[in-house]
Amino acid sequence: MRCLVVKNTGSWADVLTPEGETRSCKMRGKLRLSGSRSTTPLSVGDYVEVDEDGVINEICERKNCVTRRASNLSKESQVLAANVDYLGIVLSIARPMTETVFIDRMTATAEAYGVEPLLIVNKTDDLDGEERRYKDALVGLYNGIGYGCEQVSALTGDGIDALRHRLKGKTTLLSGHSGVGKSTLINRLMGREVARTGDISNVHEAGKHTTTFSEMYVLEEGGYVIDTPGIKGFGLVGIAQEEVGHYFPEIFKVAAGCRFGNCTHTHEPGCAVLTAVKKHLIAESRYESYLNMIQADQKYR
Ligand SMILES: Nc1nc2c(ncn2[C@@H]2O[C@H](COP(=O)(O)OP(=O)(O)OP(=O)(O)O)[C@@H](O)[C@H]2O)c(=O)[nH]1
Ligand SMILES: [Mg+2]
Ligand SMILES: [Zn+2]
Repeated sequence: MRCLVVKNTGSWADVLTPEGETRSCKMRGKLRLSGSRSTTPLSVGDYVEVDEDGVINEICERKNCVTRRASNLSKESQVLAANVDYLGIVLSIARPMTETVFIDRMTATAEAYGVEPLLIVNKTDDLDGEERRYKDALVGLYNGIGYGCEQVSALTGDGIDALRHRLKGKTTLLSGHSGVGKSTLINRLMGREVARTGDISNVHEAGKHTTTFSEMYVLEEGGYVIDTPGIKGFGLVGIAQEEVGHYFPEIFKVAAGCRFGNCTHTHEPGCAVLTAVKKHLIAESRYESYLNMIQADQKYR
């Protein structure tokens, strides 16, 4: 029987049967990915084969999987979720504010994993005039690149129907800074209190790596939302320096016109990206994030 893993606590996993029932299953030793010889840890979002005794025997082939480094300097990685359609980047414009460099790290990471980034601007109820203008400019910028943006208030419910519609039938991994309202948003989408909100839940986690398990919520109208408490600091697996530009679609497109094939778009003569930045065809904030990522990446080499 093919089931979907919605919760994984290490030795047990909660799965959703084809009939839509939740069952607790044990795993048979180390699990293999179907068609592969290597063993891999089970993850939320995995499809698995469960036998008559309710034991998980095999992990079905994955469309993709999102991992992160166990810690910033570690090479070990932890699977956060498998078979993800959207990386939902939840952000607020103010209280707390989300820097574009953070958004861009997330969009680039999503691109690297083969997951579509989706910006979810929350707390639209809590903006003054200037913040509202900034929000509109931000949405314009990311729409221009081709990324979807949903504007919501998890508090008032504004924009939630449109978001629900977008998430229908998809698997969405939520990420974003602490306090932007991920848990509140999940509760709003679910129509009941399933996730803990407020600042208390994360006090002891601040700045530290804690082992946390992702949890998947089943949306009534179809689709799944995954909350990963530990993801907010984001130590996702690094992208090689020379590949960073591939994951900024507007930079990648323009880079085809650079004189040198190995152009880093920092100082080279005949660099089409530098020209596009000067002409404001590529947003300065995006270019700065690109620079930040190729520099930051050197730390891991
Ligand atoms: N004004 C306003 N406040 C919100 C909204 N959504 C969430 N909040 C508030 O923001 C605070 C943080 O919300 P949470 O849902 O706990 O944030 P989180 O992203 O889950 O935070 P972590 O679990 O620490 O990562 C709470 O006090 C919420 O009531 C919103 O749409 N508008
Ligand atoms: Mg939370
Ligand atoms: Zn260049």
